[in-house]
Amino acid sequence: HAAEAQRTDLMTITRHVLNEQGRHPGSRGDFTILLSHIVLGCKFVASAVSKAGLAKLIGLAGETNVQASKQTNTFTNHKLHAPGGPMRPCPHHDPCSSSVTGEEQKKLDVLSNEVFVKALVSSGRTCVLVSEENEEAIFVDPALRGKSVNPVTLAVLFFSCLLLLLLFDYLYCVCFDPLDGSSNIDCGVSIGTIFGIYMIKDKDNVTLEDVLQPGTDTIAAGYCMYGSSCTLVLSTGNGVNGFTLDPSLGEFILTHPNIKIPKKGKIYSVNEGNAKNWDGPTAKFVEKCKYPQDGSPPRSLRYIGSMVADVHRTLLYGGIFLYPADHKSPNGKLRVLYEVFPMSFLMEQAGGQAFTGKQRALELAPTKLHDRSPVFLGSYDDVEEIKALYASESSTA
Ligand code: P6P
Repeated sequence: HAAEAQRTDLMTITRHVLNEQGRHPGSRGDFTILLSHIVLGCKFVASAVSKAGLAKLIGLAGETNVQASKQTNTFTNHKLHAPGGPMRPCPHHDPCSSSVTGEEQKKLDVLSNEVFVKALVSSGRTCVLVSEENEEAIFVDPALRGKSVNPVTLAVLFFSCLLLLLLFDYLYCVCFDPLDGSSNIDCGVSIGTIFGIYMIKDKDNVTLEDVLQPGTDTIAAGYCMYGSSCTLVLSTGNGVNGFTLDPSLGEFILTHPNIKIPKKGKIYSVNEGNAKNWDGPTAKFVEKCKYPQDGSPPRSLRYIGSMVADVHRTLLYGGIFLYPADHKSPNGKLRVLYEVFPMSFLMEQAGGQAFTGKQRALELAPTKLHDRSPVFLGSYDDVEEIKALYASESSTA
């Protein structure tokens, strides 16, 4: 009976989040509305990825990347306009498709980015978006935002009639990589969407400062992995839960409740091809993994080269994922706002931790939209080991 009851008592991601949000006295469903639009984007991309090879969506879109230059524009009625007039045309006719990563674009990247930008704008719950595919932040036109009041009006409303509080919406900033690991698209290796969500402080005066917040201000983060199955892993600050897309229902069903990462792992995950450029502590840590001095068995190396897949395995099996700085890239490769912060938030929520080589990853203070940072994340004890190696290096320096 229990199995039958569970089979018919479907815990979808929307129901799960409504339950969680219900525990917040002030919540009015805004976050649930925002999340439902993110979920819609994930379902669309999952469908497109599964057909990519057939639909000839793979292969280069023939576009070369656009290096990050200006930092702001406004997204209104699905047109991108810089403050003060139409933005200078991106190198592509499609304004949702400029890339900053220095990599050739693939059609699926372009499509995924456009789907997420439009889904997030149409949620009516976002003020500003940061995408790995857009060189500038996208400021949603005020007309497309939810109902909002400025703090003074809010104070008046608050004291005049508590009920009126229900008339305005919380608004959010979403930082996302619509299709991370895209270099793996053509060979069918798992890829994914990564997102982090912040609350907007002053809805009527949204600036880049609302975006350049430390990771400790994250209110929710997650990723959707498009692999043998489509798995969405999410935390809203009360632990981590995993949902698997049931294509027959078109619903994400709770399959991994309350994920906790093993305290210590047997796997390390790093691109050893960069070994000649590593700094001392990273080199020493990897050496320890391969040639343990304490008689323990060597650890296994698993590296997929798609952050979502490597992090998902680390979360479920334990171990440590490393993308260190090296002499070529002093800040490493991964982007703070839409790779390092969301994955670090999830790791901490699952009982693990995330470190940059200098500090707790979530305490980084980004200064530019596409800032990079080294990152070591995973099982608590494994990250402690590398923290000790960096600490001893700095104490002897
Ligand atoms: P490398 C994919 O391009 C990505 O941004 C992450 O998904 C992945 O972890 C990393 O780069 C892989 O980089 O230098 O090892 O190929």
